[in-house]
Amino acid sequence: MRDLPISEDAFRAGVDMRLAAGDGVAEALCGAARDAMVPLWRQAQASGGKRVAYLSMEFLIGRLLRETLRAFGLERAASEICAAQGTTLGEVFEAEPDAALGNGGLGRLAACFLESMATIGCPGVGYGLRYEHGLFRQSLVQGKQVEAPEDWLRFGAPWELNPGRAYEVGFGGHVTDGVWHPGERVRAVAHDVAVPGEGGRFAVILRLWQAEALRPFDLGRFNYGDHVGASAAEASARALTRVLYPDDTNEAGKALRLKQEYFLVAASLADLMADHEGALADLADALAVQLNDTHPAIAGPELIRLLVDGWGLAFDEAVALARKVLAYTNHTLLPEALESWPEGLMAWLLPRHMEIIRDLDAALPEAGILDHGAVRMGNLAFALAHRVNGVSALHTELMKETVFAGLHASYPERIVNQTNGVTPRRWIAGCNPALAEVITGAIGDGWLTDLERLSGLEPLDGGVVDAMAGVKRANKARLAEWLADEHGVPVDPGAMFDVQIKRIHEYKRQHLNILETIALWQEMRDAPEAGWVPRVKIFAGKAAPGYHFAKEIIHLINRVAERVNADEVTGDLLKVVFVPNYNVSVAERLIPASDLSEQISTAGKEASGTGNMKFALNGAITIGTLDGANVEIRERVGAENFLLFGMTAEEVAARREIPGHAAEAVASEPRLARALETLHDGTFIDDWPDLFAGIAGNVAGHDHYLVASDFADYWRAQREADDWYADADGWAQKAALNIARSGWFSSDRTIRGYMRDIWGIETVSA
Ligand code: NTF
Repeated sequence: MRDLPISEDAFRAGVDMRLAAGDGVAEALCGAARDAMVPLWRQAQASGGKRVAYLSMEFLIGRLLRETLRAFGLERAASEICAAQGTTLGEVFEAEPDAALGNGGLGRLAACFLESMATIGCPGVGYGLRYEHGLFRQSLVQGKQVEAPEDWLRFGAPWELNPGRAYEVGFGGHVTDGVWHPGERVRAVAHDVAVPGEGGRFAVILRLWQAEALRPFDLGRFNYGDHVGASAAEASARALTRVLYPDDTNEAGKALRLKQEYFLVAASLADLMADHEGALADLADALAVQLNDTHPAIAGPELIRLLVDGWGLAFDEAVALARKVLAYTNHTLLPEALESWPEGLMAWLLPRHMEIIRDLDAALPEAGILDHGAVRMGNLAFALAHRVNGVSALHTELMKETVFAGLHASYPERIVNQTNGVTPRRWIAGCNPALAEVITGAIGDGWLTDLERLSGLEPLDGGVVDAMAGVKRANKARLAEWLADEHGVPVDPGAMFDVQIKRIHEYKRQHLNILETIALWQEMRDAPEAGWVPRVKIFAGKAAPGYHFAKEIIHLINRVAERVNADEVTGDLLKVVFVPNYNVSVAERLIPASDLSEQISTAGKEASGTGNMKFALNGAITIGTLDGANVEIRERVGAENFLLFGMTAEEVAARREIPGHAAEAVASEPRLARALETLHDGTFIDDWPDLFAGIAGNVAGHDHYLVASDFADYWRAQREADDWYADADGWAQKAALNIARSGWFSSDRTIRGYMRDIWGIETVSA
């Protein structure tokens, strides 16, 4: 192992220099840490062998300072610098804005992947967009979600390195004799962020493209008196990378979104081709391109265009070569999330690509690329990929049976599974250092880069179980303090912390959780002395701005919180908290302090989930359905350490066929019927009693997500959770087993799977 690229002394000197230049402590630490990465960044740029390019419209990276300092072993030096400056490292960490260039699981997965690639030495580069405004900032006004722009660049961009790369990207125009003449051109300018791996020996570059005008300022127009119009080109180009589309499951067919997608793809492929030194025929030996969902699926036609129009390959050869290079990950089966673009829009924005798509459709009629005047991006991505993967075992099987049944029959070898994972550096060591210390005390070093070693915690030592329980208690006490100070809700740290944090969506069923909360509150009020296990119900998550039902769920949760938290009858037995502005940093605070992990989606709907893995690794017990990766978590941690409830995906499909299924479920479950009553009798909002009637009507009526049908079994599992929690030693044991048996859910394992089964890449030793 060679030395780290930076010593503590050099780091201190770097910080001193920046402080002298007038930077604040946070800026000085970030700047020095970034400079420490320059050698790794150069090395990563110069990578020789085959490498992977991970194309994603989203990278939910979160804060970087803490992770970077840990990777380089510079935390101690940094805290001494902070102390000398009269602050603490913790305070400095808190000052860093979250880079929220993503919506949720898909973007966070991409960020975990880059870190894992850097840790295990997988040569690669991430390509994304440098959105000026990431996911919106959520606040609550009278319990309702209000969106404001997020401004992660407000203090500049201390992590960025400038590679000096830029490409022109065209849109629109026309095609004559097979040559595309775009009507509009913008420049894509690269901004790099280096993501260091554990130990700081290797880094992966995240290259983010920003749109700029070719001619930012028109002096002629200005001189002529058109002072605003003189900058119009710049404003219009900049609009391309201004905002992240705040919706991961319902992409409205917006031209700007398609433009963003093509902009990412065109710039990234131009960059990759510029770097390709060997013969064209060797392209697939030098490069793998992974498409993170269909969002960058226009990469297929674009690569074919480059190969045919630029390099003179025959169409069939170009298709075969593109397919060798490309692979596609599917992250959802929700029909509303499967991208499809009107042919007219595609032809208008990308006329040459539309020709190529038509040729592909004619050459591969079984692929079903064109359908009723629309381009089906999933089918296009599938047709041009040598491997298509799902993100959990169940999801991959459902892909074969449902959306891609036809394509799977034609290409039975193409679909493979790669169950998601999370990086244990951020999601254990970074966010729960006390737990990491207990683990290291028990099994020694090395587990952080070889997470399956967590199994060495078994057979469980009583002292280790107690120490883990102690860490959980301390984390909960800290969270309780924060909830009281920041959000004005005092909670009992001894209560069970029951946590559901993720995007708000009907299929994730936050409304099932809040209905159970209402029913529990009602029963507690009926018999407050009945020996209830105290609970704190914690929710957090953003609703897409246009998703009315999800916003109503947020409003309902907050109204329930207001009523319940003020109830003197139930007092500390039950509290409800909605933590606003959920993001990576909020997750890092909540997960280490959680007892119960709510993973309650309708079976067959959650492709994988990754939050579920973070909770298990931090010693929370899952209450969940047989959906996504829950299935694999339960298999590994053991059925006796997992609170299972609900219908299977198959039962869900059958149940939906039964007319009146919801009404029947409500009729046979008085607790649910009574809880639903409160949604239109003014219990939670007396001046507008009917306000939540929409939610009640949905659950008792159409109930596509089977909230009513799963309610009774959910209630049963929740009471089982109470019984388990009442036995503190038993709970601690189960929590420890969740940790010991979740080592497989490291994103290092996932990346090794992609390298072996999809990319054909070997690790490099630094
Ligand atoms: C998400 N998909 C899925 O909903 C999650 O279950 C999964 O864990 C993550 O991807 C990562 O694989 C999406 O966000 C999208 F956009 F595909 F709907």
